Amino acid sequence: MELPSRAPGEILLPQGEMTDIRRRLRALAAQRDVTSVIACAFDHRTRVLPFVYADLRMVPAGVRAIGSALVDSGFSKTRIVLQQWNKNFRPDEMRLDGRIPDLVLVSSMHLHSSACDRLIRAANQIDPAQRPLIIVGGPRFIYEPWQAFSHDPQQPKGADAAVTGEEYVLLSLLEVLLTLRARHESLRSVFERAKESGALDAIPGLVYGRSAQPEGPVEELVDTGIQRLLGNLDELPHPVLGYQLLETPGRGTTLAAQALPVNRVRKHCKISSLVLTVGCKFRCAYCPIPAYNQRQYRVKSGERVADEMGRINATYHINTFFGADDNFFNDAARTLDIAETLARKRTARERPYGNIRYFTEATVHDTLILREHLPLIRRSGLTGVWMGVEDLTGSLVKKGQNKGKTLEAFRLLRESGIYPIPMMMHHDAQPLVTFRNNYGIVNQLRTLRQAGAIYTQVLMLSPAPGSKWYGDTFSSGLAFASVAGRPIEQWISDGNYVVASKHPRPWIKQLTILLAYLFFFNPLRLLLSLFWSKSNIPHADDETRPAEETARYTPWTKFKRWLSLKARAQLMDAALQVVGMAGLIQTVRRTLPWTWQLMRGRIVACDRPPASKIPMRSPQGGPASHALPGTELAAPHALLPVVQPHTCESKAA
Ligand code: B12
Ligand code: SF4
Repeated sequence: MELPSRAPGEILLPQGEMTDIRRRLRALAAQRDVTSVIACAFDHRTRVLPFVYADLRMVPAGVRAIGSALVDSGFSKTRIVLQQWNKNFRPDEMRLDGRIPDLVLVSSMHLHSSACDRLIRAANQIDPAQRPLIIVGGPRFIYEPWQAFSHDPQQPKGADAAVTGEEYVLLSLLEVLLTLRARHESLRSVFERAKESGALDAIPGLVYGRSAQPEGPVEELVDTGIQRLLGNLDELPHPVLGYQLLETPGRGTTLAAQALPVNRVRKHCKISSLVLTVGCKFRCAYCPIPAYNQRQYRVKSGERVADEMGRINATYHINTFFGADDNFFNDAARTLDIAETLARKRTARERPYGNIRYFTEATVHDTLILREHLPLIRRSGLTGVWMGVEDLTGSLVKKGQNKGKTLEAFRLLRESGIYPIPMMMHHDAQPLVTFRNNYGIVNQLRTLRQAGAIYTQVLMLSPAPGSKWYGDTFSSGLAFASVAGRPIEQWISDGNYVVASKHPRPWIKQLTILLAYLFFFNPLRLLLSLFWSKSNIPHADDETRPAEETARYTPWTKFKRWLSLKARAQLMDAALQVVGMAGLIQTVRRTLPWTWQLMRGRIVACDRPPASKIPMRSPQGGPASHALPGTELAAPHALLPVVQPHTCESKAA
């Protein structure tokens, strides 16, 4: 059930095409005013461990990237609304620049589906004569774009199109629409014309609906295929642009006259997430990432990464970054290019680099490959690494990790001054505790804590859309359809709730996760961590302020600073215990009722994956690239005339 790849040689965009399309759009935008609102769907019921802090304090890179791309292409009348900060936002009440925007863009992960659907429905409440064009994107629609459209005749309103790819797909769509747009014509009207003429079919990465009657329910979905990928990530628009578009946090339903002032961004966004690399060489059967990336590994150069961190820090004073990497250590040479550039600037405590630190994700296997370079990587500012340990014994997942290698990687990282943070995956066969081996989840957490883990994540193995195992988890009856008469909703399909299991008593699995967290985050450990701190590692108390500033310190200021750095290094472990316990209270409050339902209620298993209820097809009438098995092929009579695809080269010409 992985996404298919494009043919070799057609996967990557031609070098320079991303830069060119931005230039072409700037010319079009200068003639045609477009206002747009980008909404990030967020369901607050999903606020549980392990991300109770990061989920609200980090502006998601996806919506920020889309905002940056629009501004960079000349569409400066754009606002980004995060439901994380603006719970009550209603698209049907919004006004931007005094009018209803031309374009509403909604981004969503699967677990935020209900919030996303509410946003789409609200946007559809706008009078049809003025209603904006509604485009959706993000992880939910990359894998299951049909979820953007309604097959329900009682509730026929959905999005106009789903983007199953990245910035370039949206920019290509806008280019076609603005080229065809007549004077004073609405974007929605030109979109309808474009789709009926087949002008959208040459843009891979789109799914749009067609219906027999205007405003009627969607009867077929046309899927233009798998997107082409941007190979050189240095061509991406600069992320610094997106932060200037944020709606000020509040309880209102509409938009403020101005975006969040630049000097208040850091108050709400403590961590900036940046795309440094994309892709991973491993092929874990439960993970959709390698197939999504069509087996490509894409990176930014060291200079570009340094420039992004530097400009974001200089503009918004954010000094903590999160690399949205799948496996930052995937390719040693590429990692070292980034690390060496940052290390050079940080070692000289050059403003603003001395103060910058970042976190990311990597594998045990690649950490060991980079063992000699870890001190350099630490000097570049890398402070913590989330590691997909999953199962210390390697019996569930094999990606080059086992107990010996994991502990070796933890030791090397900590000696270099980098915190390792294990991500664990619990599954049916794993007990809570075992006595003669290291198979139990608590045994594994104990070993990892002793090896220096300061935080952790324990998730239940659950069906991940776009992964190899996805279809089988449903057709084998592992995934639940309902529990106690309650259908499985997407907001609980995040690995924190047991929604797929063949265990005779799945509630035991749910309790095991809670007990595993309780073992890791508890008051006794908090007390012990005050004295035997796991956070006091080399470089944890390093001075990061610019040399010219510390040179002016008096002996007393110097002493106070020294004391605060020492205290921070010693107490961070305890602080993370407090964060973990606070998250655990929330997790218990949310998942304990589910444990009860699993214990008392009847569990009905699924027998097939959740395919589209609306027939799908490619523009030429063949099977759609994003259709899951079981999706009906749209009838041939509905076919549009096949249009001559326009390629990047022909457009450039
Ligand atoms: C960073 C990250 C997080 C951070 C997010 C914090 C934040 N506020 O940003 C944290 C650590 C909190 C997190 C948590 C979780 N995450 Co997470 N996370 C990621 C990660 C590694 C990077 C995301 C990112 O920033 N990518 C970079 C941006 C630029 O890419 P993007 O978001 O896909 O956006 C691009 C396109 O999708 C598209 N696009 C996006 N939106 C839109 C909208 C429109 C209109 C258009 C046209 C295009 C478009 O254009 C963008 C630019 O290229 C991804 C994996 C990955 N490599 O993407 C997983 C990922 C997003 N997470 C995932 C999951 C499952 C989770 C958790 C549920 C895990 C858990 N069980 O706890 C939680 C959910 C927490 C919550 N309550 O929301 C899944 C989502 C799967 C899905 N189909 O929905 C992903 C994809 C990993 C995976 N399994 O493949 N995560
Ligand atoms: S190592 Fe991580 S990112 Fe790579 S395929 Fe496995 S789970 Fe996915």
